[in-house]
Amino acid sequence: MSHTEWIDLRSDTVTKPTPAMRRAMAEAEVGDDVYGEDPTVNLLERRAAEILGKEAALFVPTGTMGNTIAVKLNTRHGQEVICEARSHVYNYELSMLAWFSGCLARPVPSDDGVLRWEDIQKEVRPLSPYRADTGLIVIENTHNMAGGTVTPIETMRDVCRRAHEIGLRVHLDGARIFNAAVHLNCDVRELVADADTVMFCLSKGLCAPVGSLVAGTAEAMARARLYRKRLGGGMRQAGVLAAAGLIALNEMPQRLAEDHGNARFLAEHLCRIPGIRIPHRVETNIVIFDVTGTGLAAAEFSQRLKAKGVLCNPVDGVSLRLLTHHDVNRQDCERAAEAFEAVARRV
Ligand code: TLP
Repeated sequence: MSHTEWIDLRSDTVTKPTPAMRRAMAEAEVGDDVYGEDPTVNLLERRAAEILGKEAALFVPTGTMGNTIAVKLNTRHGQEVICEARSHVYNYELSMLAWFSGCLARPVPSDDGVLRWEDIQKEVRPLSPYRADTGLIVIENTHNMAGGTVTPIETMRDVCRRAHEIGLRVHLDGARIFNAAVHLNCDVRELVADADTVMFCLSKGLCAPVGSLVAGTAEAMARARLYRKRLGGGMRQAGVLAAAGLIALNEMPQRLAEDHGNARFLAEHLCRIPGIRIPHRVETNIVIFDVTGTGLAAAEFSQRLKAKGVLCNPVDGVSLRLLTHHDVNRQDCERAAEAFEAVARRV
């Protein structure tokens, strides 16, 4: 089976640039962005800041670099960073909290990926002769490994207000913040308003080939530019990427509801298959499902799906994660649903 025939549910990062993006990339006006002279990058940064309601934004190659820069901006060496126990900054960024910012993660478990002030408060530390102080709280919205769950606006506001009252900063890992805004049917601005810094990705459900943005105050973004250069992220004629990013930002959030509908369709199907369990609310484009009851390990389940043309990765010994996106339509989801059923029933 050739790769193009596969139904790829491993991530929304697998989305390819749309034909309109390809055209915009070919025609992009460019300049040297390290000199601040790439007009397309400058436009993308202004547009992102405007959409988020922040003073300024900075184009970075990846979400990991965006989070890394934001943590550095908001902390001092030797501080602790409170984050959800399954969060991306803690588990999937190669210890960059420690490596680049010299901070220790203070992971806080939650049932649904939503960190509430009651959970956070218990872990906030003032500096003492034995204990490092807390510098930053990271909220992940949507929460990837909790199954794309959404932190509501009120929770976000409450966490930010109480954190600010005691001098703590809040960074929002909003890799999929537009999915959260679509689910809540709100303006993304409201959702990020109180966060000190925000990172979001263009290269996931929004289909751009590369790129993320970090946003915050103009002063913070001026410092962020230096950290980006230190990390090797000073790109030159990056306007070819930003051109695709502008289309991602302006046109793609509107279609995310379709991905959410497809995820719900798959989740409803999975729930009816004996031996499969979905341990979380399905609110956006991510479904994590437990296959323990089928008697198959997650890796084996994934291999058998692959043999049927469906790509879906295990997240641990017993669960797999699927993501819906622009490059899988309802018909693909129907075929995937049949494959899940056949694998679970071992036919
Ligand atoms: N997530 C990827 C993998 O790294 C797991 C995926 O396939 O979902 N924050 C969140 C919440 C993310 O989900 C990701 C990527 C990132 C940050 C990092 O973005 P990149 O991959 O651009 O460094």
